Amino acid sequence: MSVPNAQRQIDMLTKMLRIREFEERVKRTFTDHPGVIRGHTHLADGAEASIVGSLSHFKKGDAALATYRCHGYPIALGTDTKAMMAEILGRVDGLCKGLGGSMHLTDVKKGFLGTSGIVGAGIPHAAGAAWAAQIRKKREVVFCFFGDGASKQGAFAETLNIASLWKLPVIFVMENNGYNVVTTSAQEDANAAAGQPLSIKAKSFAMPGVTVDGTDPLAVAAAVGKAVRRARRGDGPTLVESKVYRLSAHGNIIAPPGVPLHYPEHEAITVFGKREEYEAALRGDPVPRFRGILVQNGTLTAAAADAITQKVVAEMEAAVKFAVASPYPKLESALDHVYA
Ligand SMILES: Cc1ncc(C[n+]2csc(CCOP(=O)(O)OP(=O)(O)O)c2C)c(N)n1
Ligand SMILES: [Mg+2]
Repeated sequence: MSVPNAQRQIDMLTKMLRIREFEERVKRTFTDHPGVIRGHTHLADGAEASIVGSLSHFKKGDAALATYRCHGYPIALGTDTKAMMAEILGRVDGLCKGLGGSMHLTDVKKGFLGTSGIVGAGIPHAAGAAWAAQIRKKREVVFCFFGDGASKQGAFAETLNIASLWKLPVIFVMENNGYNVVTTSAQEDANAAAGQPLSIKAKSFAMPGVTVDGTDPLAVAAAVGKAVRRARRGDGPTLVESKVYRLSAHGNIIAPPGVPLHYPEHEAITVFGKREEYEAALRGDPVPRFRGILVQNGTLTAAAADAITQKVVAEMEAAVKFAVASPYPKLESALDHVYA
């Protein structure tokens, strides 16, 4: 395993910070300015290391697909954060002209093929994109991100089966944050996911399966790197279970009329009362932890890390300003991109 050099590690930290600060502003806009963001948003706080470590292997021509918890991936791929924020606010300068919103971010030029609110929907789409890549014979691969809950869907089993049989170049990255809204994936839970660790499901489809600490970007990069090399060689898919945290609620809550909209704390507190679990997750927060490691081992100074953070904050403040100033799309444009 080759460890990314110092500059690449700093780039990884920068991307993790960009994801965190972008989403922090989504959260604040939602809570402090009710009505400015319509519909749901789902944050990836706690999964930044998994996103950035996985996509550190992304090359031009590759593709990625994800779920509704989708702000981090395009940021890691270099999508313009102004267009992303405008999309989330439903404005005409958004990535999808304001018609998609938070759950439907798409940037085909950057290889981010799309997202969906339907749990598991991206998994077969990824196989289709990988089949196209196989036909093109350019050693391109597809990164397919989904949750632990999605692994309970039929589409997961069907896709892993065909992907293995056809040796499709897919890296299935299951981001296991332990929750499916409020249901858990722990074995002792009545609504559990059978078979632990969840990566053992790979065995029945005759592909490698590995579980990795998804809060460590270097560990994720090492595991996904191996899977990417296998896929580029033409040897087929791998299932990587990346264990992450969900540091805020499943999504925002649309409150009844008259009640302020809010982002509740983690449901583990509000629903299950597992405050200890939440506090442990906060102690393992991948963003400050990776920053701390890089400063401690001398990869960058604390002052340099602060300077990166300030630059990132300025970028994200500018993204909000841009989005707020952008107009809403015209009503007549609502059906412009509907093909059925
Ligand atoms: C097909 C389908 N079934 C149910 C839902 C309702 N739903 C939305 S998110 C979710 C939980 C998904 O959990 P997981 O796959 O672990 O993703 P996470 O939200 O934890 O990232 C469910 C059941 C849905 N959107 N689509
Ligand atoms: Mg989950």
